[in-house]
This record gives sequence, structure tokens and C-alpha cells, in this order.
Amino acid sequence: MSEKFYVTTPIYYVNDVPHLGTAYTTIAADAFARQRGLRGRMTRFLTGTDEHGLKIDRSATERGMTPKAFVDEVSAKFREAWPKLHCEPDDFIRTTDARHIAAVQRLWTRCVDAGDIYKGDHEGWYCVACEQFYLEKDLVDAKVCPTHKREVEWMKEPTYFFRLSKYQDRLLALYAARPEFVLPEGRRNEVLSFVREGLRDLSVSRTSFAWGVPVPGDPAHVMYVWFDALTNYLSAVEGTENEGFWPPDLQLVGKDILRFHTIYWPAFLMSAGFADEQLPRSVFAHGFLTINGQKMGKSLRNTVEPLRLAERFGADEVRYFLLREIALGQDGDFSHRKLIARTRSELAATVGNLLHRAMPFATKYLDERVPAVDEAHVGERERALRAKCETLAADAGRAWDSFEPHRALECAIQVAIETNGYFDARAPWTIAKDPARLSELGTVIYHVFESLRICSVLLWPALPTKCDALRAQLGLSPLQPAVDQDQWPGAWGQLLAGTAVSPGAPLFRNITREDEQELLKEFVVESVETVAVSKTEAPTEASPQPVTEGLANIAFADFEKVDLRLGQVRSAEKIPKKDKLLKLTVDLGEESGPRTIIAGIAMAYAPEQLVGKQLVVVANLAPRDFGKGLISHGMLLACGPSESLSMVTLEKPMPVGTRVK
Ligand code: ME8
Repeated sequence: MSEKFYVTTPIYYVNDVPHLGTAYTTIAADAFARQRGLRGRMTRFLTGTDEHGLKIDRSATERGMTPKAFVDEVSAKFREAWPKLHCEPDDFIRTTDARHIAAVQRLWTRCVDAGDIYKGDHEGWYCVACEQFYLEKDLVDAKVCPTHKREVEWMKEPTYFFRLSKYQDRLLALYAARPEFVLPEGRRNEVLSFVREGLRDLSVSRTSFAWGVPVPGDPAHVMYVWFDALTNYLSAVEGTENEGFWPPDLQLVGKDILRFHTIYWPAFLMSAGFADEQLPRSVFAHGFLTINGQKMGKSLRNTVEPLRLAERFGADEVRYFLLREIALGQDGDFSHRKLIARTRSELAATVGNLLHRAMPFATKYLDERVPAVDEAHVGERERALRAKCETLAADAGRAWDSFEPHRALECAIQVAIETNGYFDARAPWTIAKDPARLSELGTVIYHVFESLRICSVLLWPALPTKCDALRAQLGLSPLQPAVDQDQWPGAWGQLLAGTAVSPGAPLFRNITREDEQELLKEFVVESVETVAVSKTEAPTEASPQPVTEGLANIAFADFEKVDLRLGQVRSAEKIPKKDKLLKLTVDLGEESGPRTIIAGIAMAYAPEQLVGKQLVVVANLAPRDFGKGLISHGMLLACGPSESLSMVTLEKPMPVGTRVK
């Protein structure tokens, strides 16, 4: 059989819609599938949705829906989102699929047959958001989940346990024998020390709710959602024509769920009788994205909507940015400004511009064809360019092999940078003036076109649509991975002379300074509105920049007219049909009692996150009427875009009502 490559993403919880974090993993997996496909491997790319468990059950109830109707609706959003980001999974698995349920029950039965599942009682602190029990020592402030910063619940129930402790030694042996099982290397140490501390048996069933896969022979129990979910990678291929893809070659996960994938998952498989060589080859934990420096957890809701980004900035551009900007294993930051900057400098001004500069010579002087090379004109510069391109292509290939897409893409852009330099040095505009130098002109343009062809392959995993458009202009067909056919650029000179070129529109949008202002306004403007929302007057022309310049000086006496006070939030609630607003009661220590303040902060804060917080209030602002009886008696100070807003607080607590000056 040809060499295969089976890549997976986590299956995403349907209590959220696709956001930039889940898009990041999916885009990375898609890019790996494309890249390995270009190298001739037979690829399979799996993603899907995780639909069982208490968290989903509760989300459905909150929405007034049955769990099934709810998961159908949200799962469809994931399935429909990925193609819009030019991701092409071969399969989309849902944990509510019959094929999956049957496979999980089979795996369970195999673990029972191995004597690894036994019945007992389980009690402890449980975080519904993590779907995980916590030891008291791991909680924050005795009762708060360290990941979600919300209160855990005490749960006691009869349960089936999985004999995880039995697999401790075999897991340690696995990590030692196969260092690439946990990647990147730094993460392996984290897993190792966790396992070395000792593994406790794992509770793998629940009786307190019914939304899950029934335990074979004991339907009062549903399976623990992680036993259920992890099996998806197996259920998508087991017993099907795709069985040959097993085991997964690359399991991409966020660092938040590495332990589940490198401890529980192989232990379940070991118990079910899988030999070490039948276990997944590599689990790679990528880092977490922040947005403009802010944490982007779904509980905090300060996400960037990836489809909207794709619509306005281009799906390929967003893919490129994420893969190029962030080293895969490390945390990274997304910002619209950085996205624009990279699109402009690396894509438009380097790759797009190279095509744009060279193509007119083909149109005007070279019969709209890829010119032939006249060896008489191949000199030092040509030889240097060829060698450079070959080296960069090989380096890019190695970078993909070592899970470093950002470096691979850097090599690809370097090809275009080198070629722009070559173009400048060879100055074809001068050569073109002399009809006797036509074959020399052809030689120069051939070198540019061939290097653009190389770029079109090297960049394709990240920018499939743009690269195919580039290829179309060079008279080449779209790239299509073919099994056993390595299409990665090797030796120089694959472009065929005589191929008709087909000049077309610029590949990348030229984002002017005005466009940039518009885009930033559209995406970042909400920050200004948020702060302005409780102003008496409507905001004037909004600016995407924090206002640090342009305002006239004021006298201290004027500043003193603003009564800034420390307030403490006593209660907070959502306002029906007003997505951005929260209604708060804020205590300023006044005899009249806490004030009502309406604030445009609902995109960044859940009401429960605010209760008890000390915030800075503009206390002498004229009341603002929001209609329907909603009157705000003050304004809160905050900073940043509305989805990732940060409230102004004090460094240490002070009595409520204290003047801020
Ligand atoms: O954990 N930055 O699902 P989930 C980067 N259903 N990636 C992020 C991210 C961020 N800020 N936020 C989320 C689950 N992700 C389980 C998985 S698998 C058998 C079951 C990505 O919807 C990242 O890949 O919470 C992370 O691991 C995943 O979304 C979590 O998705």
C-alpha cells in the first residue's frame, strides 16, 4: 500500500460555534493534509463534533431545545464553516452518528473483556465545562475550576471505573520508545511528569444524565464523554474501506486537551488489545491564540468570527496568516493589524507583485507564452537563483516534516524575495528595449515564472485558491494531490516553454491605507462604541485607534469636574434582545443604594464574571435613557475591542465610593 497519512482534529463541542481557535486547528490539519498529499501520500483528514455530555445537555435546555435538535443545528454550523475556510475534510464524524455509537460500544466491550472496567462509586468536585472531576488540591480558591474559573459541583454517583493505573508503566515505556508520540518535545515532559506522579483509575460512566452513549448491558449508565469522544478517530475508519488509514499519523490538538490524547486515549486502545505499533503515531499540541493579547476562551466569548474574517480579508489570507505568524507549538496572538501587514507585505507586495511585474513582458514581447531559456544567457545570477530556489524548496519540505509550517512558509516567501531581487538585478525593462536581446529577455522571464511556479506549490497548503489562480496565469492546471506522485518542487526547470500564459486579475488585494482604516473601523470600532454607549451624546466619527492624540489640553479644573468613583458590582444580568448590553447594579456606597448602569460589555463578559468586581464609574454623567425603561445612571470605564474588552479596575481593593483621581 502507498504511504498513508491520517490527520485528525479534535471533535469540537457543539455548545459553541466555530471560532478562531477551532478554525486554527482545522486549518492547520487541512494544510498538513494538502502538503502530505502533494508529496504523494494517500491522505485522510477527519474532523467532526463532540455532541454528548452534561455540558451539551445543559446548553440545549438553556436554548429550550431537545439535545438532538440542538446538536443537529450546531454541528451543521461546523460542517458548513470549514469549506468556507478552504478546509476539505474527507470525513466529518459526529458522536451521535450510529457508526460512532456502535464503535464506542465495541471499544467498551473490549476493555470489559480485558478486565479493565469495574463498577464502584465516584464522588468529587466536577467541572461541567471541562466534563472532568478535579482533586481539591487542583482547584483555585478551594472551589473554582482552574481552567474555566467557575465553581465546580460536588457529584456522587455509581460509576464504572477504567483501570488507568494498570497502564502507567506501558505508557511510560511508550513515551520512551517513541518520543514522537507526544509533540512538541517540551510537552512530552509535561505528560511524562504527570504520568510518573501516578495514575488513578478513571470514572468512565455517569448516571446523573442520559445524554450519552449507553453502557452495553447497563443502560442506566452513559459513557463518560471523553471515552465516547476520543473513540471518534477509530470509529471513523474501523470496519470501513478506510480501515487501512489506521492508526492516525498526526493528531492535532490544542494544549488544553493533550493529556486526554496522550494518556487516556492510548490507555483505552492498549486495553482494547492494540499493540504499540497500532497506536497513534504523533499527538501534536499546538498553542493557544489570543486576540490583541487577550485570552480567547469560549467562556469569555471574546472571539473573532472566522467566517467574517474570511469574507473581508480572504479565507486564504486568514489561513496564511495563522500558519505563518504562529509557530505551531507556541501560543500566538491574532490581530487585524498584523493580518493586514502580512497580507500586504508578504503576499501582495512580494508574491503578487512579482507576477504583476513579470507578466507584462510575456504579454508584450513574448507572445503570451512561457519563454524558452537560452543557455547562452544563463549566468551567475541565474545559477544562484536556481540553487537558492532548490534549497528553499527542500528546506520548506523539511519544515513541514518537522511540524513547522511557519518556517516552511517563510522559505516560500523567501523564494519570491530572491526572485524579486533577481528581477531588479536583471532589469528586464532595459533588455526589452533592444529587440536583439529577445532571447535574453525570455531567459530572465522564464526564471521568474519558474520560481513563481515553485512558490505556487510551496504556498499551496496554506493558500490553495490563490496558488491555483497564480498557476492559471502561468498556464498551469490547479494542483491536485495524486497518490505516489511527489509534486514538491525538486530540480529546477519543470515549467514547459511554450505554455500559453493567461494574464489575469491581481492575485491579492492591494490594501490601501484608506482600506485599512475602513477594515479596522469595521472590526475594531466596537471598542469605541462600547465605551461611548453610556455617553449622553451619540458617539461622533468613530476611530479604530485608541485616542491618544488630537484632543485639546484641558485644565485640571476641567478634569476635576469628572466624578470618578470606585463601584462594586452587586448584580449583573443580560438584557433580552440586546446582545451587547448588560444591566448592572453597582454600589458606590451611596445612601440611596446601588445604581443601575447599562454597559455595552456583554460581548466580553458573562454577567457572573462581573459580580463582586470593583470597577471605575463616571458617577456624575447625566442619566442616559436606553428606552423600554432602561436608564443608565453612570458609565463604566473599559478599554479594547468589544469582544475582548477589559474593564478598568484597581490594583488592590478600596472602599466603595472612593474617588478615583
Ligand atoms: O475540547 N487557541 O472541544 P472544544 C487555539 N470536544 N486553539 C483553540 C482555542 C484557542 N484559543 N480554543 C479552542 C473539546 N481551540 C473536546 C475535544 S476530542 C476527542 C474532544 C481548539 O470545542 C483547540 O484545538 O473545546 C482545542 O484543543 C479545541 O479547540 C477544543 O475544542
